Amino acid sequence: MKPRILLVNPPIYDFAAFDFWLKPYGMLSIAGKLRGRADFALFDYLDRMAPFSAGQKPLASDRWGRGRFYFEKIQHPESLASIPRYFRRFGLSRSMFTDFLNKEKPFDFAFIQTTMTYWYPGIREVIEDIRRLQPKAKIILGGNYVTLCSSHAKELGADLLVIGTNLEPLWQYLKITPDLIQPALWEIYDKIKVGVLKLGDGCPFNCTYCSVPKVYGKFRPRPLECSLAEFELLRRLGVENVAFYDDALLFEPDMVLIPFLEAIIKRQSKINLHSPNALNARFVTSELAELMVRAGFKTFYLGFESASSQWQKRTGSKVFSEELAHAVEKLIAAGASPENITAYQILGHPSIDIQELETSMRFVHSLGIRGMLADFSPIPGTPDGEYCRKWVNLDEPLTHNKTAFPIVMLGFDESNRLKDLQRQLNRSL
Ligand code: B12
Ligand code: SF4
Repeated sequence: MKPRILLVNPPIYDFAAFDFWLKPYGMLSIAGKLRGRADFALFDYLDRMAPFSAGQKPLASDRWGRGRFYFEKIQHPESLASIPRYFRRFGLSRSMFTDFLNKEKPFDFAFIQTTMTYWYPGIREVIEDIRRLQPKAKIILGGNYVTLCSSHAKELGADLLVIGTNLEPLWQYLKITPDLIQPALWEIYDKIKVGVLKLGDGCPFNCTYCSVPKVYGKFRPRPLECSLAEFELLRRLGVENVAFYDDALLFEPDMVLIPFLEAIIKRQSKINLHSPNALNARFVTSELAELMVRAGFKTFYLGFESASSQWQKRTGSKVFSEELAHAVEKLIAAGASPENITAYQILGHPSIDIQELETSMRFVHSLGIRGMLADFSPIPGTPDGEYCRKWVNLDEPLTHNKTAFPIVMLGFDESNRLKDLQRQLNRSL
């Protein structure tokens, strides 16, 4: 008999959360490799296509498939009590999950997706419910929180933690031989409009605020035929928007992105493509920009962080100001709409003294594109994160919260002033 595996994407406990093409891609990828070798059921608290109550319409989405989640206001956890913003629980209700667990036959295993380190309260809630109502299920956690905060995650009482990207311990625990070339298990959704792809792992840079170099190491492309097969699956399922979760989507484009885009252009795909996880402006050439637009890229998010050359050099030199300006010119010349090009800039980074954030925001504005302040989250194990132990206790992952940390660093008023300024600049484009 095939084992029965429950897949859970937990609710989010945070000040803010928005469905910016969020999918539990790590967990779905693992489940895909077990396709046909196990029976699956999914409970995705963050599936906005799932009705919150019988007969209710799904939540509205914007033209690119993004939108808000259901939420309820809740009490602040103690370590975030001083942050003057509402604290909330986002996603489907707890009773929907408990009803679901009661109805289902026993599961052998339960996989739980972990994402931001500071979202662990949602995982704790899911574990409690599974233990109570499906006591036979062996609980397996994997993903970013488990990888970056392993000791903390051990305390939640799961049966197995899959730390980092080595999946051997998982296959041994399940006693199943995986089929590694299978795409993610997207067909588990009854209805799906947004999908995710990742064409490669790792990144060639070493930014001091980022965990990717340590966790993933050198850049490695994924096999092109697997990415294309996954794209086809998403197309068959009626997906309209695909977001890339790559950390270095534009790196070594001759081997990775260019052949992928050429292949989907040949297939006359109508799917809109998006890059929420920041493109590196340095690698945007005229040819690449033109190909991306032709293949269906609609939104372009560029990682910029600061226009201060001192700050850029101190944090790893991933991109310089003139490179951003050139990339924007090329994207616009290729047909991208300026209102769909956004440059991210870090808010609340500990080297704020040299970041010249306001000047940077005005520089981005002068290019005729939108700016977005990306609140800084201090990540344990990274140089900049470790430096923040001066201000917060990093061993409590709630203190990594991206809304909270800039307020701790800059104060509530200054943080709001900069956010208001960003809104004003964007409005005046
Ligand atoms: C895509 C992405 C996003 C997406 C959304 C992702 C999502 N679903 O929520 C967007 C662009 C919205 C985003 C936003 C942000 N992000 Co982000 N993001 C990522 C990224 C690139 C991938 C995360 C992911 O989905 N991984 C899952 C899949 C794709 O990973 P995988 O390698 O295939 O997984 C392997 C293993 O981990 C394992 N596995 C993974 N999941 C599971 C599950 C199970 C059950 C099992 C068994 C195994 C398993 O198996 C896989 C096979 O090898 C990571 C960096 C990275 N490369 O991991 C940063 C990362 C998670 N983000 C980070 C940050 C800082 C942010 C922001 C704070 C940035 C900002 N200031 O705006 C925001 C926060 C958003 C919020 N609301 O709080 C940090 C983490 C911060 C933290 N404290 O946790 C990371 C690690 C990047 C970094 N700088 O180091 N992000
Ligand atoms: S370029 Fe992006 S993914 Fe790579 S190390 Fe820097 S921030 Fe991380």
